[in-house]
Amino acid sequence: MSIAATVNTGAAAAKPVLNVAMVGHAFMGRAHGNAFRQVNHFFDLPFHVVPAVIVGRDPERAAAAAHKLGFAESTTDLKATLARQDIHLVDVATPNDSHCAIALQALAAGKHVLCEKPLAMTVDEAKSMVAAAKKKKVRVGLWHNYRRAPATRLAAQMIARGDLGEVRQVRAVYLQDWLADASVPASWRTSRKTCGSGAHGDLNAHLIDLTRALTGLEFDSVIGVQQTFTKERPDGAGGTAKVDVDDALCFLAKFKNGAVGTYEATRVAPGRKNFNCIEISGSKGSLRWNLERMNELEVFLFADPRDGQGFRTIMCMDSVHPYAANWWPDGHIVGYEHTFVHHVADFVAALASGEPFAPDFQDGLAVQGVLAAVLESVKAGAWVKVRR
Ligand code: SOE
Repeated sequence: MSIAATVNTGAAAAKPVLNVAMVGHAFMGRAHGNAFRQVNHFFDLPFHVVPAVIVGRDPERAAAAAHKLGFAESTTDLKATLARQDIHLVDVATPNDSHCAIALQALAAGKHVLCEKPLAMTVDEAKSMVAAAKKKKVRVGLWHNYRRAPATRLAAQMIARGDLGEVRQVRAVYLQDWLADASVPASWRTSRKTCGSGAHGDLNAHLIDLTRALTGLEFDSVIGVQQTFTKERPDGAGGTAKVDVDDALCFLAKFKNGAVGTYEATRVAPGRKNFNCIEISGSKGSLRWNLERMNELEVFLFADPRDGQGFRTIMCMDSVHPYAANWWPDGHIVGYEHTFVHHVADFVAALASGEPFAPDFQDGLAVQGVLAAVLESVKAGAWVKVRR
């Protein structure tokens, strides 16, 4: 079934469509699928985004996901989907070990590509994805969605205009506890073969990207320590499976401008559900963002009147703040899923205008370089230079 080339939005001219094939339909597939549908309702874009096809491994489960997420079709045939002229954008929402292969096939077919994080399993895979995207001159993006919370966008603006002065320290933690219980079964996220690393690639990847985006700092060298507290887990079939990735990984960073940073990712910190918390300290002030209080930004500036100094909390849901005006009247808060909608809105706008979009695969390669250097430093027990 081919999908309409345009949709009548009631405006003078029909709007061209951007037909999306999404590969994968689990947790991230649900978040992406919701964003592809919602974006048309809240953002005025040059394309009408159409959730067209879900590609899955199991026909019944893919069909059920297509129905639930509002996609027009489902299939298990990726090759045939990539051959279709009426598919414009391929979204990679699969486990880490298939990101590179799917993205390279989609790029070879001339499709625009959005890929889940981390970009790849290795720096070499990431380099091949960057090269393929450059060769095909299509648009690519990486789903580091936390860049697009209203509060993190305000944080980036404040740092860029010099409110904090020279950035000197980065303090970043991403703490979860869904693996704290040893009886939680093994999954693709606990096997090196399918995920590359544990909390490190899953959560430190977000911290590395977000702190790069907020500060513009580039990593110079790193040193890490990791631990796997639960070394085997039920395999869901009555046996057990080895856990060969980190439950927790902490690392120190030196940046090229002389700033220093501390990073911590864990999925075994009881009571921390999705505690992604970044604090940036500069020569003139500091700011702190906590995903569990997503719409708030805590700020301390020496420039504030002395008797007014102290960390103050900015509610970033007034229409003066990025994205806020697209949703509701001042102060009506948004959530985790809205960061994905913002991601699609900005990607589609950039695709139409030709303006840059970040994070792209080059940003993904930068993250991959830091992830790899940290793992090298864990093995060596020494500082390792970050190479890209
Ligand atoms: C699991 O740790 C996870 O789903 C991550 O993979 C996501 O990137 C993060 O946004 C939420 O937690």
